[in-house]
Amino acid sequence: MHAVCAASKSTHTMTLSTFVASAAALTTLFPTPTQQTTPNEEPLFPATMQEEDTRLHGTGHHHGEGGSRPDDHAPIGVMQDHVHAEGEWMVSYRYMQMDMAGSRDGTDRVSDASVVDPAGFGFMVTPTEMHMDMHMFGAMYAPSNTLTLAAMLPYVDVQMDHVTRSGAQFRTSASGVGDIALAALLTVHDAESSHVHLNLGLSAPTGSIDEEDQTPASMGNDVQLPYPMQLGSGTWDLRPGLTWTGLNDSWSWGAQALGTLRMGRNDRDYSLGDRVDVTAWAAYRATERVSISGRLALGRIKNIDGADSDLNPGMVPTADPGRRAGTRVDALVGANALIGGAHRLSLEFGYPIHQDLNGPQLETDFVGTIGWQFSF
Ligand SMILES: [Cu+2]
Repeated sequence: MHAVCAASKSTHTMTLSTFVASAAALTTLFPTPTQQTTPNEEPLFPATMQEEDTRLHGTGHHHGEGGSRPDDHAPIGVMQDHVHAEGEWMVSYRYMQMDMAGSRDGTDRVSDASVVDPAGFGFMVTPTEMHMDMHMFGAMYAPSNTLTLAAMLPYVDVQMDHVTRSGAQFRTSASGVGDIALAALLTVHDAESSHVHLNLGLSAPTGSIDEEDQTPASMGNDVQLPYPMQLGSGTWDLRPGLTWTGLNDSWSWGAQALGTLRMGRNDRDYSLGDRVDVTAWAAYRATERVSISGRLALGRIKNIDGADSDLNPGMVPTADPGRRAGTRVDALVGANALIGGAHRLSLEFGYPIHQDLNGPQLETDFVGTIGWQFSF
């Protein structure tokens, strides 16, 4: 156990302010070429750079004379949302954050005390909070105008705070490389104002499922951590999907459905639940360079098949393969900004508006993503 945690009550506003502070820090990390080379020119994004935009960044939409728009790409929380023109590369970095606090059973909140009460759910330990940071490195390349290849490497850092039936508090943590995602995005419809592509994705079991840490019951030994503290699925996962986008002069919109299908069992004889993610968004081009967006995201995951025999499902809800399923709907707002011709800085954050969990299970309170994308 790393630390007996002081009861840190992260509120929405606190989380949001730290998130926005990180966003501001990221902006200073990537100063615009305009700022560096022409400090005296007043407009940050002079109109004369538009021609250069078109040359530097042929967009996936191929909409001709328009050049790049900030909303050519979906809100940054959406992956594999766009394709590229033949020969074009893109590299990207995303910082994603998720905060969970308090438990829920179905759509009802349940107290931590009731989870460990022998007359309640009867567990020995309950998680009280979880915080996840993820650094996602991505690359895209288009060998042709109808095929874009994408690869994503996540680095995951998770911390979970707990309280035991006797009132002792402890924290476990794990960090490392997660599951590498590969995808082929195949355009099946491309018109002036609408675009559809298939997402043919595969997730490789590069993330550890053997993460260990100490608990009050482990007598100073490292022991296997429960399912949500593991960094990968341990299985090869198919990620099929369909993405549709459209746009007019001031607006753009889109929808995406993605499935995650686990193939077989992992080395620890379980497979995470299959999941489906559906999202829809709309973005308004507030200026030539900045768009703002609204989005709804629905995620639905099943329970775990099989079980890790090193985990005792009666000890803590997170070790119970039958308490992982759930449905969540998030409402998110975001912004994309074009910087220079080829850089994009984006931010998106949101809150769940509906959660229905096979509980007791930690509820999600906040999700946020900050991203940088560079095409060349
Ligand atoms: Cu891209």
